[in-house]
Amino acid sequence: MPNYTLYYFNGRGRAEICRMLMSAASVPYTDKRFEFNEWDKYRNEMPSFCVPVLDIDGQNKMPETMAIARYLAREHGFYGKNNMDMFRIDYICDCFYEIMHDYMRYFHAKNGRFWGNDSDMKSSDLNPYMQTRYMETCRRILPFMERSLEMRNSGSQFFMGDQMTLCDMMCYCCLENPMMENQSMFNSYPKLMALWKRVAAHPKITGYLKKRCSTNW
Ligand SMILES: N[C@@H](CCC(=O)N[C@@H](CS)C(=O)NCC(=O)O)C(=O)O
Repeated sequence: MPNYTLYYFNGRGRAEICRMLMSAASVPYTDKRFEFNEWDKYRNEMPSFCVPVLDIDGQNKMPETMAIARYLAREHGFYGKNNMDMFRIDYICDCFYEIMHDYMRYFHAKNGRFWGNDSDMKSSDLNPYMQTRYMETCRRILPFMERSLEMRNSGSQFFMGDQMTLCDMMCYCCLENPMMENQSMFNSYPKLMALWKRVAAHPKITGYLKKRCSTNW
Protein backbone atom coordinates (compact mmCIF):
# COMPACT_ATOMS: atom_id res chain seq x y z
CA MET A 1 0.00 0.00 0.00
CA PRO A 2 1.33 3.49 -0.79
CA ASN A 3 2.56 5.80 1.93
CA TYR A 4 -0.06 8.56 2.19
CA THR A 5 0.18 12.03 3.72
CA LEU A 6 -2.91 14.24 3.66
CA TYR A 7 -2.23 18.00 3.90
CA TYR A 8 -4.92 20.36 5.17
CA PHE A 9 -5.63 23.02 7.77
CA ASN A 10 -6.43 22.00 11.33
CA GLY A 11 -10.14 21.59 10.65
CA ARG A 12 -12.55 19.13 9.11
CA GLY A 13 -13.49 21.27 6.11
CA ARG A 14 -12.90 19.83 2.67
CA ALA A 15 -10.41 17.22 3.92
CA GLU A 16 -12.82 15.38 6.18
CA ILE A 17 -14.28 13.20 3.42
CA CYS A 18 -10.74 11.98 2.58
CA ARG A 19 -9.95 11.27 6.23
CA MET A 20 -13.26 9.45 6.68
CA LEU A 21 -12.71 7.30 3.59
CA MET A 22 -9.21 6.29 4.68
CA SER A 23 -10.45 5.46 8.12
CA ALA A 24 -13.44 3.45 6.79
CA ALA A 25 -11.00 1.52 4.59
CA SER A 26 -8.46 1.09 7.44
CA VAL A 27 -5.79 2.80 5.35
CA PRO A 28 -2.89 4.17 7.41
CA TYR A 29 -1.93 7.77 6.57
CA THR A 30 -0.24 10.82 8.07
CA ASP A 31 -2.78 13.52 8.83
CA LYS A 32 -0.65 16.63 8.32
CA ARG A 33 -2.55 19.62 9.75
CA PHE A 34 -1.40 23.22 10.00
CA GLU A 35 -2.79 26.49 11.32
CA PHE A 36 -3.81 29.43 9.12
CA ASN A 37 -0.77 31.42 10.25
CA GLU A 38 1.46 28.65 8.85
CA TRP A 39 -0.15 28.68 5.39
CA ASP A 40 2.57 30.87 3.82
CA LYS A 41 5.06 28.13 4.65
CA TYR A 42 3.02 25.42 2.89
CA ARG A 43 1.25 27.23 0.02
CA ASN A 44 4.09 27.03 -2.50
CA GLU A 45 4.59 23.33 -1.90
CA MET A 46 1.01 22.59 -3.04
CA PRO A 47 0.53 22.00 -6.79
CA SER A 48 -2.50 24.28 -7.16
CA PHE A 49 -1.70 26.44 -4.08
CA CYS A 50 -4.72 24.98 -2.29
CA VAL A 51 -5.43 22.09 0.06
CA PRO A 52 -6.43 19.31 0.57
CA VAL A 53 -3.53 17.55 -1.14
CA LEU A 54 -2.75 13.84 -0.94
CA ASP A 55 0.94 13.04 -1.13
CA ILE A 56 1.69 9.52 -2.37
CA ASP A 57 5.01 7.96 -1.36
CA GLY A 58 6.59 11.38 -0.87
CA GLN A 59 6.81 11.76 -4.68
CA ASN A 60 3.44 12.71 -6.00
CA LYS A 61 1.32 15.51 -4.55
CA MET A 62 -2.25 15.15 -5.82
CA PRO A 63 -4.70 18.10 -5.39
CA GLU A 64 -8.50 18.57 -5.53
CA THR A 65 -10.85 17.24 -2.88
CA MET A 66 -13.16 15.28 -5.15
CA ALA A 67 -10.35 13.78 -7.26
CA ILE A 68 -8.75 12.49 -4.04
CA ALA A 69 -12.09 11.25 -2.65
CA ARG A 70 -12.99 9.43 -5.87
CA TYR A 71 -9.55 7.83 -6.09
CA LEU A 72 -9.87 6.55 -2.51
CA ALA A 73 -13.47 5.39 -3.07
CA ARG A 74 -12.45 3.46 -6.22
CA GLU A 75 -9.46 1.88 -4.49
CA HIS A 76 -11.47 0.75 -1.47
CA GLY A 77 -14.89 -0.27 -2.78
CA PHE A 78 -17.02 2.77 -1.94
CA TYR A 79 -17.88 3.70 -5.54
CA GLY A 80 -20.60 1.24 -6.60
CA LYS A 81 -20.40 -1.70 -8.96
CA ASN A 82 -20.76 -0.28 -12.46
CA ASN A 83 -20.67 2.87 -14.54
CA MET A 84 -24.34 3.69 -13.90
CA ASP A 85 -23.80 3.38 -10.11
CA MET A 86 -20.84 5.75 -10.44
CA PHE A 87 -22.97 8.20 -12.43
CA ARG A 88 -25.51 8.37 -9.61
CA ILE A 89 -22.86 8.48 -6.89
CA ASP A 90 -21.09 11.28 -8.80
CA TYR A 91 -24.13 13.52 -9.13
CA ILE A 92 -25.03 13.09 -5.47
CA CYS A 93 -21.44 13.80 -4.39
CA ASP A 94 -21.21 16.84 -6.65
CA CYS A 95 -24.46 18.24 -5.23
CA PHE A 96 -23.20 17.90 -1.66
CA TYR A 97 -19.85 19.33 -2.68
CA GLU A 98 -21.60 22.45 -4.00
CA ILE A 99 -22.86 22.99 -0.46
CA MET A 100 -19.40 22.33 1.00
CA HIS A 101 -17.77 24.69 -1.52
CA ASP A 102 -20.17 27.57 -0.89
CA TYR A 103 -20.05 27.00 2.86
CA MET A 104 -16.24 27.06 2.93
CA ARG A 105 -16.10 30.27 0.87
CA TYR A 106 -18.65 31.86 3.23
CA PHE A 107 -16.77 30.55 6.29
CA HIS A 108 -13.40 31.89 5.11
CA ALA A 109 -14.89 35.24 4.00
CA LYS A 110 -16.58 35.61 7.40
CA ASN A 111 -13.19 35.11 9.05
CA GLY A 112 -11.37 37.40 6.61
CA ARG A 113 -9.19 34.68 5.14
CA PHE A 114 -7.65 34.22 1.70
CA TRP A 115 -9.24 37.31 0.12
CA GLY A 116 -6.60 39.68 1.50
CA ASN A 117 -4.27 41.76 -0.55
CA ASP A 118 -5.23 41.25 -4.18
CA SER A 119 -9.02 41.46 -3.76
CA ASP A 120 -10.90 44.72 -4.36
CA MET A 121 -13.65 43.60 -2.01
CA LYS A 122 -13.40 43.76 1.76
CA SER A 123 -14.42 40.75 3.81
CA SER A 124 -17.31 42.78 5.28
CA ASP A 125 -18.74 43.22 1.73
CA LEU A 126 -18.12 39.63 0.75
CA ASN A 127 -19.64 38.07 3.82
CA PRO A 128 -23.37 38.80 3.14
CA TYR A 129 -23.01 37.80 -0.49
CA MET A 130 -21.28 34.52 0.41
CA GLN A 131 -23.86 33.76 3.08
CA THR A 132 -26.78 34.35 0.70
CA ARG A 133 -25.14 32.26 -1.97
CA TYR A 134 -24.52 29.37 0.44
CA MET A 135 -28.12 29.49 1.78
CA GLU A 136 -29.53 29.55 -1.76
CA THR A 137 -27.41 26.53 -2.67
CA CYS A 138 -28.79 24.64 0.35
CA ARG A 139 -32.36 25.55 -0.62
CA ARG A 140 -31.79 24.32 -4.17
CA ILE A 141 -29.84 21.14 -3.40
CA LEU A 142 -31.36 19.71 -0.20
CA PRO A 143 -34.90 18.97 -1.51
CA PHE A 144 -33.33 17.31 -4.53
CA MET A 145 -31.11 15.15 -2.31
CA GLU A 146 -34.12 14.19 -0.17
CA ARG A 147 -35.94 13.04 -3.35
CA SER A 148 -32.83 11.22 -4.64
CA LEU A 149 -32.53 9.32 -1.37
CA GLU A 150 -36.20 8.26 -1.58
CA MET A 151 -35.56 6.70 -5.00
CA ARG A 152 -33.89 3.64 -3.40
CA ASN A 153 -35.63 1.56 -0.69
CA SER A 154 -37.90 4.55 0.07
CA GLY A 155 -34.87 6.32 1.51
CA SER A 156 -34.70 4.05 4.53
CA GLN A 157 -31.11 2.84 3.93
CA PHE A 158 -28.36 4.50 1.84
CA PHE A 159 -28.34 6.45 -1.42
CA MET A 160 -27.37 3.32 -3.37
CA GLY A 161 -29.55 0.88 -1.41
CA ASP A 162 -28.22 -1.33 1.36
CA GLN A 163 -24.51 -0.44 0.99
CA MET A 164 -22.87 2.74 2.27
CA THR A 165 -20.85 4.43 -0.48
CA LEU A 166 -18.90 7.62 -1.06
CA CYS A 167 -22.05 9.73 -1.50
CA ASP A 168 -23.42 8.82 1.95
CA MET A 169 -20.13 9.88 3.53
CA MET A 170 -20.27 13.10 1.48
CA CYS A 171 -23.73 13.75 2.93
CA TYR A 172 -22.28 13.41 6.43
CA CYS A 173 -19.17 15.53 5.90
CA CYS A 174 -20.74 18.33 3.85
CA LEU A 175 -23.71 18.86 6.17
CA GLU A 176 -21.82 18.73 9.43
CA ASN A 177 -21.03 22.42 9.83
CA PRO A 178 -24.26 23.69 8.24
CA MET A 179 -26.20 21.56 10.75
CA MET A 180 -24.14 22.79 13.70
CA GLU A 181 -24.89 26.37 12.66
CA ASN A 182 -28.57 26.05 11.86
CA GLN A 183 -30.25 22.78 12.77
CA SER A 184 -33.73 24.10 11.86
CA MET A 185 -32.77 24.47 8.20
CA PHE A 186 -32.76 20.65 8.02
CA ASN A 187 -36.12 19.93 9.65
CA SER A 188 -37.78 19.65 6.24
CA TYR A 189 -35.48 16.81 5.20
CA PRO A 190 -36.22 13.94 7.61
CA LYS A 191 -34.83 11.20 5.34
CA LEU A 192 -31.55 13.02 4.89
CA MET A 193 -31.29 13.61 8.63
CA ALA A 194 -31.96 9.93 9.32
CA LEU A 195 -29.26 9.04 6.76
CA TRP A 196 -26.84 11.41 8.49
CA LYS A 197 -27.35 9.52 11.76
CA ARG A 198 -27.16 6.15 9.98
CA VAL A 199 -23.75 7.04 8.55
CA ALA A 200 -22.54 8.15 12.00
CA ALA A 201 -23.68 4.82 13.45
CA HIS A 202 -22.16 2.68 10.68
CA PRO A 203 -19.57 0.21 12.05
CA LYS A 204 -16.91 1.61 9.67
CA ILE A 205 -17.54 5.20 10.79
CA THR A 206 -18.55 5.26 14.43
CA GLY A 207 -15.05 4.49 15.79
CA TYR A 208 -13.53 7.19 13.58
CA LEU A 209 -15.99 9.84 14.81
CA LYS A 210 -15.17 9.01 18.42
CA LYS A 211 -11.41 9.24 18.06
CA ARG A 212 -10.98 11.98 15.45
CA CYS A 213 -9.45 15.39 16.25
CA SER A 214 -12.12 17.70 17.63
CA THR A 215 -12.27 21.07 15.81
CA ASN A 216 -15.11 23.55 15.35
CA TRP A 217 -15.12 23.45 11.53
N1 LIG B 1 -11.00 23.23 -5.91
C1 LIG B 1 -10.29 22.96 -4.68
C2 LIG B 1 -10.46 24.17 -3.76
C3 LIG B 1 -9.63 23.97 -2.49
C4 LIG B 1 -9.62 25.23 -1.62
O1 LIG B 1 -10.11 26.32 -2.00
N2 LIG B 1 -9.05 25.09 -0.42
C5 LIG B 1 -8.89 26.19 0.50
C6 LIG B 1 -9.06 25.72 1.93
S1 LIG B 1 -10.72 25.21 2.27
C7 LIG B 1 -7.47 26.71 0.36
O2 LIG B 1 -6.55 25.94 0.26
N3 LIG B 1 -7.30 28.04 0.37
C8 LIG B 1 -6.01 28.63 0.37
C9 LIG B 1 -5.92 29.92 -0.40
O3 LIG B 1 -6.91 30.31 -1.05
O4 LIG B 1 -4.85 30.54 -0.34
C10 LIG B 1 -10.83 21.68 -4.04
O5 LIG B 1 -12.02 21.41 -4.25
O6 LIG B 1 -10.10 20.98 -3.36
